[in-house]
Amino acid sequence: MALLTPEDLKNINRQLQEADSAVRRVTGLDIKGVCKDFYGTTSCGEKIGIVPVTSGNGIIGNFSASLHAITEYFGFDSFVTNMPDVSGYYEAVRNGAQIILMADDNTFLAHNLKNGKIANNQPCTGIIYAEIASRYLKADSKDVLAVGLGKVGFPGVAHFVHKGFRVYGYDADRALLEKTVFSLGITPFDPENPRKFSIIFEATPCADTIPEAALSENCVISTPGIPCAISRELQEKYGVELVMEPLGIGTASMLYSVL
Ligand code: NAD
Ligand code: 2YG
Ligand code: MG
Repeated sequence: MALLTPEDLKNINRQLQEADSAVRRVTGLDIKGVCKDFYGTTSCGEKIGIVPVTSGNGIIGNFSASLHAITEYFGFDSFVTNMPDVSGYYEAVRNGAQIILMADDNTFLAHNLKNGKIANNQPCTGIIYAEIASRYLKADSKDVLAVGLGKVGFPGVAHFVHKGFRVYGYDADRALLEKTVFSLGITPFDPENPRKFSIIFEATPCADTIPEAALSENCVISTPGIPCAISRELQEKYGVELVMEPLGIGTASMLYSVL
């Protein structure tokens, strides 16, 4: 399990602004616009309680503070509880939170206490990064390369398939690749025999996972995976439009899905 580090979350406001600009260039809408359009929901400044959680590897420096900055950036009214865990949950509800955000090492959830809707970060992240890539205004076809078919990647790939895209999938785990080919009807991608794509989706915890031969000029790489799937050198060489941000896009997807 790859956990976020305080370093990943440095300058979260700047990272969000840059991601918003990239999403606008790719889709014509900003992050909020894509979420509203995709989920068919709008926010009315709902109050969000962010509860730090100490279990497992414990509190991640900058995590709750970043969620506070992110939720305010998207126009919600949020606060971080003083107490963690069960006491923090109690504090959040007593202070009027309509939506609870909290994460342990395995699950990062958003729970809307008013309508009962609940969201998990992994599928919400995969789906929104896939949705953004699927809207690429300059895409030359409906072919997608998807690298990483795990807890974030699989729901993203399922979303592309649902939208009628032809997905070429790859995962270092051979058995998982075969299972996904079978369950979603995608085509296995052979890194030894690559071809070019204008839409690439990546969700692995590794760097440099996209072979250079798969990059077409001005392709979009939509990737929640940390660290980055592509070197800055290749990004510049191919004019890659990179959508990558460590926490905010996935969190926006969770929140709009529970409104
Ligand atoms: P996971 O372990 O469930 O899946 C990762 C998959 O990548 C695995 O199936 C693994 O076999 C595969 N993989 C690893 N190295 C590979 C390589 N070189 N080539 C091809 N496949 C490779 O992990 P996950 O929960 O799906 O998370 C994936 C990444 O997304 C992690 O880095 C995680 O931290 C990140 N993440 C980011 C956000 C965000 O908002 N940006 C949100 C959630 C998760
Ligand atoms: O409250 C805290 O500070 C901690 N208990 C948070 C733990 C979050 C662990 N999860 C991760 O690091 C991520 N893999 C999931 C977060 C989504 C965005 N990358
Ligand atoms: Mg994100």
